[in-house]
Amino acid sequence: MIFIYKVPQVKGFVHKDQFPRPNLNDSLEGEIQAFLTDEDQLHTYDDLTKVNPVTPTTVLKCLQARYNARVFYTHAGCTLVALNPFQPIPDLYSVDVMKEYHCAPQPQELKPHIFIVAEEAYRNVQGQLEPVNQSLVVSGESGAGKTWTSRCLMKYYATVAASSSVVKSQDIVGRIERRVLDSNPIMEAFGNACTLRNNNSSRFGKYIQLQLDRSQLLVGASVQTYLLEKTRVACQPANERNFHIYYQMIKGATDEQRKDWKMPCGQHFVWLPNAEKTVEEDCFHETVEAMVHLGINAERQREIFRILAGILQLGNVNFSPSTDESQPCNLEEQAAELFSIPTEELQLALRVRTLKAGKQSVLKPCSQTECSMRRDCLAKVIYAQLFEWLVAFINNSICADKSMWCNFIGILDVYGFECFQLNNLEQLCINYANEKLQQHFVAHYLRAQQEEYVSEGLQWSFVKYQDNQSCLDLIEGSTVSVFSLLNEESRLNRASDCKMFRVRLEKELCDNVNISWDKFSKVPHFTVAHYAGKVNYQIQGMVEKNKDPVPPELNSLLQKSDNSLLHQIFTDKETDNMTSKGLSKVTVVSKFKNSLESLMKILHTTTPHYTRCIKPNHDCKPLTFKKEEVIMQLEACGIVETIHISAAGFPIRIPFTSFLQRYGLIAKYSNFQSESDCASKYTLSLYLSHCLDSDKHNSWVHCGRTKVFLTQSMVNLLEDQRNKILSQCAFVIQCCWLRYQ
Ligand code: AOV
Ligand code: MG
Repeated sequence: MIFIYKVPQVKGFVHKDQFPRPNLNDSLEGEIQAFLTDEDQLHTYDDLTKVNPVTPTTVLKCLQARYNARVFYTHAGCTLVALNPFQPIPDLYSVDVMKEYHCAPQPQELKPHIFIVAEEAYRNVQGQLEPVNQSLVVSGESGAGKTWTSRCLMKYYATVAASSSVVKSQDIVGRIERRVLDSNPIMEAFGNACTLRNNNSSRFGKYIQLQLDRSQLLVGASVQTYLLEKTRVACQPANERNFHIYYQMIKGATDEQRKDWKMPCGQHFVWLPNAEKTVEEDCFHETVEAMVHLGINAERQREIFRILAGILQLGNVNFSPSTDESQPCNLEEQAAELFSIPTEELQLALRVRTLKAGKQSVLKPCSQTECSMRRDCLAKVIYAQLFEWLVAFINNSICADKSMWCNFIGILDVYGFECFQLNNLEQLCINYANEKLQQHFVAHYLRAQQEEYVSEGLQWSFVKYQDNQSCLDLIEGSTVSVFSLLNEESRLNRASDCKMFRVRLEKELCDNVNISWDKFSKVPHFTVAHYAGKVNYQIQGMVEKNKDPVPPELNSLLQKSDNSLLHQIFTDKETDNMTSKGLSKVTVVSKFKNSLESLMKILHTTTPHYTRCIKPNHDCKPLTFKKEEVIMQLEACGIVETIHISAAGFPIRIPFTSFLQRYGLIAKYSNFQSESDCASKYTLSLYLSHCLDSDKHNSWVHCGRTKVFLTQSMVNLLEDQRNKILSQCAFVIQCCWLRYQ
């Protein structure tokens, strides 16, 4: 944690000595009261940096007033706060609105909207100074609106950067932007599910890069996905559902398809709980249509649906306590038929383990529990491989050749922070991903912004903020951490691994303040103090999930399938394992950590834009604002600190030389003669004092050692002046040319 003292709201740059001191006494209370009594005006604050004073209470009141006035977006300095209305808002996202934001000379002057963020990133790609890739990082807890927001962003770019509109192509299916958008319903059908927190909860993380050509047109995209929660296919938490695609299938299939998939009406499937619940996402037709657009032909679709149906049949298979008594059942026959594999071999693979002793193989019957585990494992590995194949297929269909694009805008939508009564390895990974994103924000914005002021010689008082580095060290640290202990136990492969894991956690992490234990609890667990709250993780089953073993018999069985898709994905899997020998021993958390680290590397090379989605109530009720729930989210993500830093600082920093390159013409036009082109602090100061109204603009701009620090208003002013000059010059050139003619 870093703490010097909080900086109350200050506009523009002020020297350290001029900062008002922390004021948590009566007079601040008085100010808050004065601010809050102006109730009628609260909803008009479109940027929270204008709220005065900035406190959790005032920020909350302001957001509540805006929510009640049906205003869902508010700037908070460098971030945008998006409140979830939990009901469709007519015309808020129409093509006309997109065009309005896209064509506005200064979109920031329009009402706060996700399209401002979209447009800013779009203009930044081209770069006032040089082209830079952009990342739109959308965060918030489960059900806050990340996926919705990501879809809006994609639709925005598919509209304003549509390449095919120029050609006026009638072939809508062939259009790249259509295909990019169509990737959403497919991935959501296979990767989202109805949970207690969100009817359309993403059970995987996604980073989509929209590829733009030199003319800023959308020419393709590529998707990277992160750790699908595959356990859901064989085990659905109480009152939750399996992945949407299954419910879409049983609700949307024709009689003929049902027959082909061996899913007669009214048949009960153990792995399809809560099928009676209707959610908006149960739209089979839309998924199939998207598959067609992306080039998945009817034969491939049939293979996909038969594989999915085979998994459902597996879920109904039970094993008797004694292996000798277990009779091959009709359900296994159906599953084998759907997977196009020999029934006897499926039965054997589920019931018998092959132990290798030198060159000899010994067959050992499995216990009832082992058989069930093998069955679940088969379902999970097939589903996960199918999902991976789909993502690869989508990428093939939408990714442009590298020679066609030069920059990208990345949109990050990962699963939101989760805290259930019982949490397991899945939640640990999800919450770890959210910690990583929060760290990126803290490092990029809260820490880096302030450190730059100091290194550039600007006087600055640090704003207190919550640094989550210690929690990340606890989870992923390379010496002793939850992940390192989990991996060690997984590697040792001991019979009592959970017990040992627990003992070692308690012994080796006993001094860490971010982890605690309830020694008297019936369910062994540990508690992690995340930035967004405390979460209890159940120890039972964690090591096994981390090992994620797949019996080799299952792999070789699936390679024998006559279903060409199943055959292909398991043969490719084998080849992958062969080429990366030894990697098959890599645990779930190591793989996840590596994939997140690659993501962080990409994020660090781009200019980030943060959108914080807020869930106004946990019951997902339309237009209901629960103060206690909102304030916890605001505090967790450090909104108040962000506002303090933004309000007191200069969000835009431009190196001297680049600054003169772009705005030097304003000075030349106003007869300012710099003695040399050398971009020194001295020439810059002269330049600024010459072309700005010093009384009015002093607080909008400041010269550091190597950069000019500016507020957004200052940039707007400079851009206006530049544009005026350029159009005057164009006019003069035109007149000269006409005269010459
Ligand atoms: P999430 O992505 O943040 O949760 P979603 O984007 O799925 O949350 O949003 C949850 C639900 O809120 C959506 O299904 C919509 O019904 C509603 N919603 C969100 N944003 C809006 C909006 N701007 N206008 C209208 N309705 C909205 V999770 O994926 O669970 O972390 O893992
Ligand atoms: Mg989501």
